[in-house]
Amino acid sequence: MSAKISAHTLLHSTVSETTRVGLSKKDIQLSFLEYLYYGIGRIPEVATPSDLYTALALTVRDRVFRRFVRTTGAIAEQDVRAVAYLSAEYLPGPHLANNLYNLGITEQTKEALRELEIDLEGLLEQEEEPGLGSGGLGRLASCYMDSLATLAIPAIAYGIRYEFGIFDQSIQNGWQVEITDKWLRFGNPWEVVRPEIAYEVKFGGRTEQITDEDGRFEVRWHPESVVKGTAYDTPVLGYQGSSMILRLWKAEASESFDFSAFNLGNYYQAVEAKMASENIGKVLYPNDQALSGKSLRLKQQLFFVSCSLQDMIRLHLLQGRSLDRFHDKFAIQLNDTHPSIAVAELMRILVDQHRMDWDTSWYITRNTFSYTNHTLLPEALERWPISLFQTILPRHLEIIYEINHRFLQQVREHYTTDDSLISRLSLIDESGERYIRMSHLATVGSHKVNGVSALHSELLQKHVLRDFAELWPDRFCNVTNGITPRRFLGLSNPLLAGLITQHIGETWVTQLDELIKLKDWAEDKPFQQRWKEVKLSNKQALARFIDEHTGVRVNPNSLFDVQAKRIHEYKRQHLKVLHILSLYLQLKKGMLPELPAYTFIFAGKAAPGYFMAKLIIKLIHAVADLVNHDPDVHDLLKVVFLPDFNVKNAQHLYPAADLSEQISLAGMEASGTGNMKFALNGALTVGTLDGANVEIRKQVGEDNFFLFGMNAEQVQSMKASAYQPHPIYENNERLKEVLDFLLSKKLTQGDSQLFKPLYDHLLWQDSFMVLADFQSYLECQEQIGKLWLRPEEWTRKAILNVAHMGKFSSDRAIQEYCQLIWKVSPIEVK
Ligand code: 26Q
Repeated sequence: MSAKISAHTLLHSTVSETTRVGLSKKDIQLSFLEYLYYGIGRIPEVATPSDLYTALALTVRDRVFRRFVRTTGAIAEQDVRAVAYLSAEYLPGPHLANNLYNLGITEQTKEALRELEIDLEGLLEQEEEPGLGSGGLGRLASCYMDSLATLAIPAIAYGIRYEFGIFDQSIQNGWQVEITDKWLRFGNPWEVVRPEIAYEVKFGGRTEQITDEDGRFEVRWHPESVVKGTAYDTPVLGYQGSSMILRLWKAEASESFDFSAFNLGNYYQAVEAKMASENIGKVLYPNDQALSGKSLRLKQQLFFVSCSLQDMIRLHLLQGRSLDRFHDKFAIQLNDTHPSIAVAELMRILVDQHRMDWDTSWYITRNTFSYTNHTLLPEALERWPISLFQTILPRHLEIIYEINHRFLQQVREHYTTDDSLISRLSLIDESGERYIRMSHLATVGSHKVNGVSALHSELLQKHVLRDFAELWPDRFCNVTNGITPRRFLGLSNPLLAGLITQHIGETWVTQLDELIKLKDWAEDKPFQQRWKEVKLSNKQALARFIDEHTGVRVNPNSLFDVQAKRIHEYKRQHLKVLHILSLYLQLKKGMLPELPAYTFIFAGKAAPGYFMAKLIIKLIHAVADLVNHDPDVHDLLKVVFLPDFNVKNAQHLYPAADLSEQISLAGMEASGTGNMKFALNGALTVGTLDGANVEIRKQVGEDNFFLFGMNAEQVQSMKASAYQPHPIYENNERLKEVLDFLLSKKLTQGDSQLFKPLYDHLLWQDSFMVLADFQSYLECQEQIGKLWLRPEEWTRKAILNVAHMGKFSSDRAIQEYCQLIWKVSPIEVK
């Protein structure tokens, strides 16, 4: 005990001033060299760029860990409730630059390296970002960890250490080609393995009901296989302060399981079982918004959820606490339904393993969990066939049946006898093949359920979870998404961040509402001038980046019109393409005298099995080929598809955009967060009344937002009255011309059938009502073109947009979660 205290005192009184964790240029330089020589065993003369990067990463990691250790100490002392964020996806982005930024040592580090004739920028380029997510949901989880750390809210994020993250996208002949993401190839200096923190997770087999000598009923599960999960920790550093942890589970073969097979003398069977175990953590399923129904995905879900719950229970018991106060110490957030099997798993642990009675266990469970829904698309609502569950998770299936039985019994006793309502509420869908409805499990097992924007939360309660919202109105709430201003302004747009700080100070970094002070500068000519210079300079940088990666030369003075997000029909990248083609066709006819010069930039990945999304990528490339090389266009239009959209590439895009495309069909995009990132960097938005666009428009003012298209209600009623796209096509000359052009030889280089599936779909189904919104979009774009020709006005609006973005900080969102849902407060870190 006394040794412990003196070690702590020793560290904090002396080491803080030493080279090991010092923040001066000299300390950083020495640490870096020590790592290079003695950590990696290299001399600078033969060190590879990867060696240099690793030495710097380790140097920085020490300084991050210093804060992490301090934070952990404070959490242990203060006996507070902690947040456990359960998410199947994270997209932290590159760590090095972000940690330098949050430590406030970017400049000294650059200088320290420069003296050694090493370029920091070059080292930053070496980093392979962890692509452990597919899109918005994964990035949101990482923004929230950034805010939790910055706000010093005790938190731990749990997930899966996929060996292969989201595929790298390359483009061949205009088509998307997927390449496995080998992000661990050169090691990962940011993580620390904790071999002693490991748990077993059971799968398959059968259950047995027995009554023990005391007459107590119990269930024993005889699994078919066991997998071990080992913890890998990555510190998540907040801005100038504390640090929390991202704990990812790596799937490995369990030794106990190995041994039994070896002892039976069946060597090959044992090796096969080992490989099967490791398979669980191999790959992230790159689908977003669609079910793949793969049994491996279900195994992944139980795997990480079970390890995480066992870990929390270990931590809880370690502190000498009783399990019936578990919910006082942990608030567990379910990031969509992907981890919702946790509801059944916690019940299993409490009832089967800790022999707690059902009602107490259920009370603890419901008070522990809360659930965030991220989707309104019916095909993205997770359901699993009972048959699959029975095979993989037989005990969990029984528990879910029991939860359902008790729930429906209560409903019948106290609420309704309407059988159709009861079958709609049931956790089991029995309308055809029987399925478990994971959103129902998550809702029943949580004390709060939230949507991610005002509109989404409203629609959730009106449609997707309506019966539950009527049954338990108080359980439902909204927390509008947010983004971290550190990564998405401070770090990625240093010029704009600098200009803002120069005029309103730097408090905006942690209090984004402060941006409102920019309002006073919106009309100031010299300020506008500086603002324009910053944007131009960011656009020049992006132009170089585009040239390097695609070979397309773009004009930095043109309007940069950007749509960057997953490729999906509901997000309507093809609506943007139709607009580009209509401009092109007008231009060919010499009909656009006052056309601004445009650069249209697309970026995003398509799910590998999503044919239509991949065809849209091909279409963008076909349009680019045609438009970029047509001499009649006189460089007035350029179309670019920037491959491999990820956090790193995104950071080049947001600062350089003039116009942000947020054009999903109203009622489809739960929130969107790219919309916030663009607006925070001074882009104007063209968008529908969908997701968080509604709130962005409200904040920045109607005059500073380009609105078009139907609202969610109009969409609903048009769908109800049997929407028909074909008459719209027949009655709109420009639309007809543009759509027919999809089949023209000029676009398809001979294969006129190439885009026929897209053409047919738009004409005869048009599930996302591209045709219905086309005219309104075109007219809106005409207004945009006109405004662009009045640069002062444009800049004024851009400044006002940034001034009103305070609400969309993830700090605000996290504070709402803390007050409304988790009931947790910050710790004091000295
Ligand atoms: C489910 C089952 C099987 C396979 C895959 C999936 C799956 C995986 C990922 C389903 C959905 C996702 C991802 C969804 C997602 O990213 N949703 C986005 O979440 C953002 C953060 O709240 C919102 O801003 C976006 O509007 C929403 O689309």
